[in-house]
Amino acid sequence: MSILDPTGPAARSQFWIWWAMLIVTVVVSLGVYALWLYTFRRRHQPERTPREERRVMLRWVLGGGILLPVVSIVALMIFAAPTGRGMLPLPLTDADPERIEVIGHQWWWEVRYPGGEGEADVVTANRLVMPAGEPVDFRLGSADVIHAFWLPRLGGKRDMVPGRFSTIRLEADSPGVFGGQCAEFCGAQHTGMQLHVEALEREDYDAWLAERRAAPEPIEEDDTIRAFGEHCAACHRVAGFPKVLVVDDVEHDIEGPDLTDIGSRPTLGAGELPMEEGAIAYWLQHHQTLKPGNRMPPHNHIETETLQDIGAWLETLEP
Ligand code: HEC
Ligand SMILES: [Cu+2]
Repeated sequence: MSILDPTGPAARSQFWIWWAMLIVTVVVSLGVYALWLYTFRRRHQPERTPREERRVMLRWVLGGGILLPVVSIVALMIFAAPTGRGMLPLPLTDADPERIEVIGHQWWWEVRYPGGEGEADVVTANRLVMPAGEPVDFRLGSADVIHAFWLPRLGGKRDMVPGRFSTIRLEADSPGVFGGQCAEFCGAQHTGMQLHVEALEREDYDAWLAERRAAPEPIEEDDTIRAFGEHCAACHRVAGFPKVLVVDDVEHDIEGPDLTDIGSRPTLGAGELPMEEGAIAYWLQHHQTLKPGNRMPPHNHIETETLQDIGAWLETLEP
């Protein structure tokens, strides 16, 4: 998660800006402190006329108060402008960058891979898989309040504003796993809004996406599936889930993460729990203690055994 360990072009230029700002700030502060001490040690000079006194004062005000800040800020801006430009989604001469949509929700991340003509989007949550070694355009939005998209080792960050989309271009030098975090206070579980980022070789990325683009396996109706339809499916999409089983009488302004590939995801609750056997059933019973205030209502009215069955079924959902 450290900006001091950059692993992409945008993060690298931000790293140098960080150092430049630190060095300029330290040098300017030391200069100011030195002058300040100097004024204590210097004797009053009675031989100056009021006119001379005014000139000296003006020199300090214009030089130290206006010229010096203008020069430092312009220098920093010249240094920083190419970095900002590099993160804009400008047209490239060679290929079109991959486009991935990320939407902030209280308090989780929706991640969408747009489909082509007549093709559905691939949708997942709290896990961002991207190709390494090429620029990727992240189209950012929000479903509720202002969030911010921040992948410290790749660069950023950028606000996610409800009602509009903005784009940031980032690149990972090589395959790896990185952390992401919401960087704009968005409510009680702001810190519990973590994003697991995986950069893959191009061919692994294509394979990952192709697996998810394939038509979903048919879901056989049984008690567990019916219980999911009754208690969960109004908020959670599972591709291929029989529509007739969805009981749609829960609070509806809330949307939950897409669960189509939940069994293959590394965490639950946006980084709250590692995914392992039994983790979903545990999450379903304790999510309000693990992540207090999160927008999924408690499931106390559902029998533990039913929650365990649903959890076990969800864990099998892998592409
Ligand atoms: C009112 C809407 C709503 C209902 C009903 C609901 N959920 Fe959720 N669910 C959510 C929200 C919102 C989250 C995200 C919580 C967070 O991480 O902040 C969530 C998170 C989850 C997660 C974690 C997903 C992830 O990517 O980490 C699982 C699994 C889950 N719900 C399963 C269920 C099951 C099973 C049921 C039925 C027993 C259910 N949910 C009922 C809204 C709902
Ligand atoms: Cu936040």
